[in-house]
This record gives sequence, C-alpha cells and structure tokens, in this order.
Amino acid sequence: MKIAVLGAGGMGSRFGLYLHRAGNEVVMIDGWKANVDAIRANGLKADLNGTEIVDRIPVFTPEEADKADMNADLIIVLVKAPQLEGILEAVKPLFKEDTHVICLMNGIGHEDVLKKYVKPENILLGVTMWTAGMKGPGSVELLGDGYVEIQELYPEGKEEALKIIDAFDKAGLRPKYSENLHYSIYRKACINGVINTLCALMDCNMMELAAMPYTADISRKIVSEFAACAAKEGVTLDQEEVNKAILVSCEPEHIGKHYPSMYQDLINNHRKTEIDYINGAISRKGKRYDVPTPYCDLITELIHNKEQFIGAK
Ligand code: NAD
Ligand code: AOT
Repeated sequence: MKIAVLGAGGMGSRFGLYLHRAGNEVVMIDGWKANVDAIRANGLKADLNGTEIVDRIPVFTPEEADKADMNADLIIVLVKAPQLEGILEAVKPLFKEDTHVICLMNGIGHEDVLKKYVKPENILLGVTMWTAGMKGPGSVELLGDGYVEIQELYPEGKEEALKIIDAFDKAGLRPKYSENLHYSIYRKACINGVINTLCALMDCNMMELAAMPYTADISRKIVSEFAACAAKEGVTLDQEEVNKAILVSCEPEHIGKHYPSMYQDLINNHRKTEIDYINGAISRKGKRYDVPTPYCDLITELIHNKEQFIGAK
C-alpha cells in the first residue's frame, strides 16, 4: 500500500515505522522542522520495547507536500487535535479522488474538520490503544502492547476498511473492525477524559494515578457525564466496562508506566493540550443537550488554567 502519515510525532512514528517495516511504501509529513531534519539526517530512531531500531523513512514538511506526492492510497492522520485543520489545509495536494483518509487521533468530532478537505465517503475513523512518546526530534519511545479499532464513516468505505485492516494486521498493529465506530470513539474519549487529564493534573503516570484513593470514584463521575451525552446521540456506553478498562490499562503489566499524551504536552513540553476535544467537547455537548457535566467542566477549566499558567504554546 502507498501510505502517507500526517504527523511524525510519537504515534505517527509508530504507525509509519510498523507499516514501512512491513513493506509498504510510506512517507511521513510533519510540521516540526527539527524533527523532520533529524529524521532526514539520522533516520527515525525508535526504542521499541528496549530494542533500538533505526529506519529510513522519507519525511517532508507540510509545505513540501507536493514533493511527497506519491498518489497515496491511504493517508493516516495522527497529529494533535489543535494542529488538524492547519495540516489538512497545507497538504491539500495529497487528496486525490481515490485517496482514503483514516483519522486515529484521540478526541471527539474530528470528522467535521476532515469533511472540509476529504470526500466524506473516503473518510474512515478509529482509535488506537497503542502508546508512544517522543524522546526528542527524530527519536521515539514505543513501549507496551496495543490494538486499533477502525470503521468507515459511510458504507462506501467498508472495502477500504477491510484493506486497511489487512495492511495493519500484516504490520503487527493488531487492528479490529469496529461494528460501532461512535461507541469506539466515545469509549476511548472516556479513557482519555479520565487518564490523560488526571495524570496531567496530578503529575503522575497511569499506575500512580490508579493507586490514588479518589481515582476510581472520579473516573465513575467523568464516565457518567460522557455516557449521558453519548446517550443523547444514540450511543449506549457500558459504563462498568469502561471504568474497568481504565483501571486495567493502568496496571504495570499493561501500560501503567505510560505518561499520557496530555501529560507529555502540558508537563514535558509546555504545549497546548487536546482538552477541548475530550472533556471540553462533553462540556459543550452537555450545554446543548441540557445535561449537567460538572466534572468535565471543572477539569477543562483546570487544564486551561495550567496551560495559561505555564505559558503553553
Ligand atoms: P505528538 O505530540 O508526539 O506529535 C504530534 C505532532 O506534534 C507531530 O507533528 C510532532 O512532530 C509535533 N511535536 C511533538 N513534540 C513536539 C515538540 N516538543 N515541539 C514541537 N512539535 C512537537 O502526538 P502523538 O502523541 O503522536 O499524538 C497524535 C494523536 O494520537 C493525538 O490525537 C493523540 O491524542 C493520539 N494518541 C496518542 C497516544 C500516545 O500515547 N502518544 C496514544 C493514543 C492516541
Ligand atoms: C492510552 N493513552 O491515549 C492508550 O496517551 O493519549 C494517550 C492515550 C491506551 C489506553 C490508555 C491510555
């Protein structure tokens, strides 16, 4: 498959690396100049569960998208939510009549932005339960295990979804076909709405968070607010299962040592977070549906306070 990965951060690098090593033609496109320069000079360096790997993957800045133009069959979108619209605008030359686009980013509502740039029937969405982190430009840490859930946004995309599943499977990305995309996205958003936010606010990793006395209670409150909004959109979340999945993922033998991507943004790199697409999205929906969302409101305000306090960019 000919694949362009938008975003060569932690997660884009994981997908780019796995798919390239499995024999696909892969290019990566990234807006962080120092990262692009480092990958070009030294290859993409990955610490894959303790094994050092270097892979030479062509990488371009968004402004160079026309040079990267390889009539990609598939574009995988893995930037941070506030970067999405800008990078789609910059890489417009990549979108051809038959190019399919799959967005695997955390958060709710990315399809509304994608539809401005991509034919709706060419859009697929999904969630990734893998983790990743950047050690520095051109260097990523890929620890633990994970899987991917994907589905087409409209029925016309089903054949492409199955092709992607085949390519991801051969690359070891452990894909599953989701029978209910909106359920998968809400479920993952709950996980992020609890884990990403609380680790960033408590300044801890996932296993440290799970060991704190009030975490399970707070998790139930947050998940119930996501579930109340999801219900208004016809999605019935199994709250008990979601709360259990949150605690299981925090176990040290799973990915408990992971510092979530919101922690990496806010605490390590002083970058603005994806809060407005996770708990913030639920606060906005709550107002629209007349559903109280006090925990999501407070958490969104606290994360924005912290962004402002540390001068996040
Ligand atoms: P990332 O922040 O590592 O990379 C995203 C973009 O930001 C890339 O273009 C990258 O080059 C740039 N970038 C990264 N660090 C930077 C820095 N210090 N200065 C300037 N630019 C920088 O993002 P990610 O973790 O790969 O996340 C991509 C998507 O995947 C997000 O929606 C995220 O929520 C989701 N996701 C991440 C993880 C994870 O463990 N990292 C897990 C599941 C889902
Ligand atoms: C995560 N982490 O989604 C992945 O760091 O943004 C992130 C993220 C799978 C299960 C639990 C947390």
